[in-house]
Amino acid sequence: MKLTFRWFGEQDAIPLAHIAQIPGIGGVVTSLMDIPAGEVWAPERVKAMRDAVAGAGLSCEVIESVNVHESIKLGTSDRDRRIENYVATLRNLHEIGVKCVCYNFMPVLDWARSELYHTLPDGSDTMYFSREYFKTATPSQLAERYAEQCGGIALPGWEPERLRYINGTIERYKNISREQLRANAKYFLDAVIPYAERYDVKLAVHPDDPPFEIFGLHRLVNNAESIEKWLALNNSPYNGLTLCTGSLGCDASNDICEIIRHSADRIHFAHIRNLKLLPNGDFFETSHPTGCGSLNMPEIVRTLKESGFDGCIRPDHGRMIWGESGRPGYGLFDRALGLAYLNGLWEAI
Ligand SMILES: [Mn+2]
Repeated sequence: MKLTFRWFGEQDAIPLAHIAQIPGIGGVVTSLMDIPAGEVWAPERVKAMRDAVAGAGLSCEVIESVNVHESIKLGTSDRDRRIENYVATLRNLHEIGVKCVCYNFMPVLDWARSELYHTLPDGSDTMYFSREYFKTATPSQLAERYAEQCGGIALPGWEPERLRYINGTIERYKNISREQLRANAKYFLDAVIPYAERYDVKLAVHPDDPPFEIFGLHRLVNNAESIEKWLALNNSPYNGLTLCTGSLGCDASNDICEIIRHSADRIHFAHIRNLKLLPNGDFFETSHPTGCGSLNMPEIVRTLKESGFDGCIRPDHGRMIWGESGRPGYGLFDRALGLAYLNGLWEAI
């Protein structure tokens, strides 16, 4: 097991030198956010990324994310070219020693919250999801809200090139059934997995966030049953899962430890964070320890450890504390506390 920390590349306000000072850190999880989905990550770019990370004494074994182009998810005529580019990116990542690629197969949007800076009683800020808000909000209203709150910081999953076409893209998904979307996922996996095997780069799909439909968009990876179906689309061990306790945990009916036990040999990467689930289904992101939220963290870590997990783990969204500002969910302080907590849990177990 290796503890890692998400780093958004040179544009990240948090320098690698600070990440390298977190006790227990082994590496970073990063990506080239400026390259649009569906384009090849050129060898010189990935090598420069690897060199920057190695220069701080850290490894870069997991990439998060290589985004899947909408034409692949929609199954349009352009998809074969986009899949070829995806394979070329996997090859180039293999060349720099990457072992795992995290990605998602969510239509249009990577994640969504109603508030990016919700102030908690202790004065810290966190992200909040209101079920009520999503009953009436439109995607463009949400995008405008993020733009206002974020002051120019690029949010992964809400890239400008994606937002320009957001309403039109959502419209196109209205003609696609969940089964058709799953068939498009199989087409993608069957095309890419043989190369993932050849290059020894494991694919680890991230669960849908939130794990229920918003804006009428289908979900394919949101509970034990759908995860099993996803893994059965292609039975190679290279078709695996990113265990994200925060995403799966937003649905109280998800038994995370059961999911770990059931899919242990296919979990290649893990985001371990806590959240507070409210009786009305709203939730907000808390600091990582068990007492701060709704998830039993030692139980999750124990189950993962006992399942033989040997991949990378990272803390996930944290609160903004101690006056820190910046990318919501991705400050240094609370996530560093989360990493230290996970390290302690792992050691104790
Ligand atoms: Mn996650």
